[in-house]
Amino acid sequence: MKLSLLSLLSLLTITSVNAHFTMQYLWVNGVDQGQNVDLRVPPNNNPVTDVTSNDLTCNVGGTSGSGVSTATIPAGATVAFEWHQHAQRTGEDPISGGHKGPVQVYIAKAPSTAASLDGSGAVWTKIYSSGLVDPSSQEWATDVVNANGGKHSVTIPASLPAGQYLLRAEIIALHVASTYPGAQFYIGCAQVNVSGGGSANPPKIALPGAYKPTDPGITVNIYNNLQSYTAFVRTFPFMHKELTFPLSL
Ligand SMILES: *[C@@H]1O[C@H](CO)[C@@H](O)[C@H](O)[C@H]1NC(C)=O
Ligand SMILES: [Cu+2]
Repeated sequence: MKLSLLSLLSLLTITSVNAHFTMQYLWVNGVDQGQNVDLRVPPNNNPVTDVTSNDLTCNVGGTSGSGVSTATIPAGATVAFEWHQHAQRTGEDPISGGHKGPVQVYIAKAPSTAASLDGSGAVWTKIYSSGLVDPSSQEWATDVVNANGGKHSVTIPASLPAGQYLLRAEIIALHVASTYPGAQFYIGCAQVNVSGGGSANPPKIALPGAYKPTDPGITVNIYNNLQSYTAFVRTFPFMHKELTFPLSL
């Protein structure tokens, strides 16, 4: 009896560590757009672990938005992304408490429609990043997302030009990241049409391209009383530059 309880417990632990999730809802200025609406939906909730794979752009099958609708949003809008392990909003941790790591948001402008943008090349600007929120309690951005029903939000810089964009939110789970491949990238891309706006032309990076397997933010043991965490952005070859948030463009 004791043995079977123990094995049940270890099974449950393994299940929670292996639990995965997807982006399922886009919110625009507090309005839920509906499940999987305006989103490029991957075939399953598995993470991407190869930082050189084209799946790192917008998840598996995410290079085309054909058949995906595009949300019209005003410049300066606050958008939120909501993630879940399965197609349900209750009954489990939204993204599973065992998943610890940073939460980031990138944006890429489409020359024409968001649906036709494949996201390749240096087209992405990071507009949000949250990592190790509180070193003393080892609270991560993922803990905040779990406590917030699977949601995190960002303000789209009002200075970005009007037009169509891909918004790419990324949650990097680092619970098994001490060797590579290990870091788990959960990626969701939303299609938006920004009205209004300004004329900012911010620095851009490529995804894949910005992350390297040897990055200290990608191959990292987070269970060693980590005191700080930085997810690097490369703006030039061989050079690191971390932007300051909120981003002023
Ligand atoms: C994008 O928004 C602009 C401004 O509201 C609108 O004129 C245009 O028709 C929209 N484009 C699409 C494809 O929805
Ligand atoms: Cu998982």
